Amino acid sequence: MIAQRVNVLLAFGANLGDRGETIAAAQRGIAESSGIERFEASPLRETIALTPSGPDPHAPRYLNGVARAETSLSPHELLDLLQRIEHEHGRVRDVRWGDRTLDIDLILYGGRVIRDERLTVPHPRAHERDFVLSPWLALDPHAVLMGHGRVDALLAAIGDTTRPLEGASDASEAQEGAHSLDAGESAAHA
Ligand code: A4P
Ligand code: MG
Repeated sequence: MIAQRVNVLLAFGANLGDRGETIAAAQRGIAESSGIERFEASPLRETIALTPSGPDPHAPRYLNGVARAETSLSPHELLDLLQRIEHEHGRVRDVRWGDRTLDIDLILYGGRVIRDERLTVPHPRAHERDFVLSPWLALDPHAVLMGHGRVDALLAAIGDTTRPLEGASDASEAQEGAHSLDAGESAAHA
């Protein structure tokens, strides 16, 4: 039996350590995982840290990006995978919205609405975050955020304070445009 595949959107953030290398390694790990197909990552953006008291220009800057993929994993299996990868990259959960080596959020899981003790999907804050909307728009100019509408309009409404990655020609941190990390198999995706 062929498991049904669902389109998902993931968001990545890091503001400690070698941010670009951490995100790239995490994305490779996810792309190569069983149950993940057609993984495609956005370019990364430099962003100002958003803290519980607002944007903090003095906190270490984040790199943020998003990726889309297809998955045969259930939402909770996917969250388990994302949290395992966060853990492998040294993520320690202490202060909410605190500095972190890696944060991976599940923004969309197909058209599903999920609200339980482990998951809220669509992600409840994605629509007000330029560090999610801006890389998403670069990946998909026609993107729509379920429940909130077109991503280009949402981003225009809040304004985009994100910046392209400095030294974007440097291959270690830079990603020129969207890139596919598909692990191999490319079954029928009509
Ligand atoms: N959880 C519920 N729904 C989800 C979901 N859709 N995706 C639960 C992922 N996890 C979800 O997350 C806490 C719990 O949320 C998890 O155990 C999971 O079961 P966490 O990653 O441990 O904590 P957190 O990330 O500190 O909290 P939170 O509220 O998820 O924060 P956000 O919304 O992820 O924001 N500034 C910039 N510039 N860039 C950033 O990426 N990120 C944050 C964190 C703050 N400021 C930022 C950035
Ligand atoms: Mg999180």
